[in-house]
Amino acid sequence: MLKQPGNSDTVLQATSQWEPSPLGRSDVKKSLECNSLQNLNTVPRLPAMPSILDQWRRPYTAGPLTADEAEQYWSHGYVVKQGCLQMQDLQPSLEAIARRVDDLAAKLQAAGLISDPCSSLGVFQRLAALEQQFPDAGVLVHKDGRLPPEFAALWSHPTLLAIAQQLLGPHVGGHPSWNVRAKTPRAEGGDVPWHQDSAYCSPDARQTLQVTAWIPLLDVDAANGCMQLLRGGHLAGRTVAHTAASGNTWHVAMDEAAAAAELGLDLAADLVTVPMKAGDVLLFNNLIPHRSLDNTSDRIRWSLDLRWQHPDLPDGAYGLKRSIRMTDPADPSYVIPWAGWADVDKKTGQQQQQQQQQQGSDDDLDSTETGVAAAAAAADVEDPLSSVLVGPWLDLWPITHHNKHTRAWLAMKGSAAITDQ
Ligand SMILES: O=C(O)CCC(=O)C(=O)O
Repeated sequence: MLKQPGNSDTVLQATSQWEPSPLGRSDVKKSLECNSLQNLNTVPRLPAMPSILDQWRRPYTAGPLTADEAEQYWSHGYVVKQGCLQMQDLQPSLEAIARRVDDLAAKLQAAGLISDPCSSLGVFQRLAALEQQFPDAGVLVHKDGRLPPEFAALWSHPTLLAIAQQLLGPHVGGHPSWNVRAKTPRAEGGDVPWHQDSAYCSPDARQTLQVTAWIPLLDVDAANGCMQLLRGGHLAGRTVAHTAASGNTWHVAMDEAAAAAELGLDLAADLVTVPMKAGDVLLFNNLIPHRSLDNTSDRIRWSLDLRWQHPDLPDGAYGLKRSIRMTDPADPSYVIPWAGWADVDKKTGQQQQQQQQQQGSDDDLDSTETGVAAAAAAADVEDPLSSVLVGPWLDLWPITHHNKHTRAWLAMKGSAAITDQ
């Protein structure tokens, strides 16, 4: 029952209310008074019917998002909910991050990979200092697939879950792809190029609405790695061509000019930069192209990206790890069963695969992906400080640039020798 009424005309009307400000700080009234003509000119060109919005859009229900904010989410593909969270909501996650960095420093020191654990430095400095000694320290923080209770609490924060229900309906699942990201000053490891999140998922999930909550743990702007998006890039309902892998990372990337043309966007008008205050939450969908800017400041840009979708729809996670049900409208006293889920590695499904093998079941798992993911899991067990990060998304797109991640992936697949480019 996810299909909701909607058509391109309603999109055009609704979109025209919005100020074309790239800042996510739009004052709707001012927009209506001053900018209505300009807005019409900057609204992304609409695709031929049927639009993805026909499947995704839900009638407005009361909740933390105002009707205008919900409308912006549908028509622009993103919205910033300002002042959504308090510092006391974010602080536990910063403490969990500090613990994770502390744990990593101890392991790196024990392995002789660093000499100074930089214990006196705070959470916005310490990882960068560790990277001076071991450049992949940030990758290891990102790669750690265990979900600490503090992140789980933020993900299921009542305000955020209420927003998720406004956008997805009463049934909300937590998508296995969640991330903690350290964008350390001027380090390449945190680079995230232009992409659509759908490009990481198996193609069966490309029409499933996935709502990302991007949560910075400090104020962010163009100088310290805030987000950029191509407004309206979801309206065509398409995942454009990507290539792997970007720079020295495991990321897939798209060419923004080619993608803008294919999605019917005007790069100059539709590229939006999104500075945010700590406590603001950026909500976007899985078809909207986005990236983050470089961090040229002297502090680490910590953020979390947490995703929800309808728990029963395809999630594109290759069967490696299933979504976790976060709400059950039939059971008001429903408790999210984090135990047993939080420790399963989202990239390799390590624990889940072991359980399934013990139960003699290969339910949902494609044998090739299972085999390679199992090889990746085994490699990680053998070398817990390995900064190689691989996953099935590397099979979806042409590998046009090789690095240690692509080489490891292809080696795990038993491929022939790869030459560096
Ligand atoms: O945090 C970033 O730098 C990029 C985030 C991102 O690409 C995402 O949440 O999908």
